[in-house]
Amino acid sequence: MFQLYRVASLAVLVHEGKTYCREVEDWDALINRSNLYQALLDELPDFQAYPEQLVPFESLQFNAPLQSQEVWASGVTYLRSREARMEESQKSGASDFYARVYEAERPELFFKSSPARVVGPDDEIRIRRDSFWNVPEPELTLFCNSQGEIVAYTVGNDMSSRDIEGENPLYLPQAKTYDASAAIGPCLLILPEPINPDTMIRMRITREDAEVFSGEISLNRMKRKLPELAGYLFRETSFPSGVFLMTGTGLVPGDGFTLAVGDVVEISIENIGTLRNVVGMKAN
Ligand code: DO4
Ligand code: MG
Repeated sequence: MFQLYRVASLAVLVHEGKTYCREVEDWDALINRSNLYQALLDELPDFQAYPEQLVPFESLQFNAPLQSQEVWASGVTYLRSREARMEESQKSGASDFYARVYEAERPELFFKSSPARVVGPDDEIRIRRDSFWNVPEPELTLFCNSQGEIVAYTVGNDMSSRDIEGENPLYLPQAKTYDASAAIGPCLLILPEPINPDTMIRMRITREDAEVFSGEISLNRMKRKLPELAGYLFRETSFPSGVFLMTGTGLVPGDGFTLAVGDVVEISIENIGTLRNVVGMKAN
């Protein structure tokens, strides 16, 4: 397996317990390749040993592992998400839409973010000023190359306003897409085979150092298959530099929970690591 980190113009690669690095002019060209695992294996001699004595790996500030890719997202792929959406939309009468999309052949896919609105590890992630019920959504996130092949995985946070979406499903773009509403990182996990379906996703939220939510779920609880989601996304839409696709949340805090400014959200996926962000709000 490879873990590929982006640190400004540097690509930092971890493979079989060793760390390597290389200057990269074009991140898109580095990651948007067929059989990325084999390509990196072939190019390993072009990387140099990472100078750990000069800059300890732990001190690195990682960027989101994207350049010009859009981020898309899937919805209602786990039973828990179906339940939560049905609860929040009860008053609007839209509950049935969520029940139907969970069972339907066509999945829910939506545009989440242009690259400029995406934040990376340790950056501020935002809640909306005009919303009173906000949650993070911890999601395995696929990187698909321009051919539609899933070539890497990362951790994603699909920040969401539950009151805005719950009021009317037509408000979904406002509930989901605003500045700093998406985070991805800390690295791309690149494997020679598909990710293990028993992989766990964990989320922990702390407020003034006290834990206010923690939960975990296995990937195999997802109703859809990962290639099915990618396949629908690529049906009629092309992505010349590839695309990131969040695969839906299986963890939703109880209805009484809303994020507050200063909360710390940590989402961990085995072999990828932890995506940590502090919650903020746009200045008035
Ligand atoms: O239906 C709205 C979006 C649901 C979602 O983002 C999720 O299930 O993760
Ligand atoms: Mg989501």
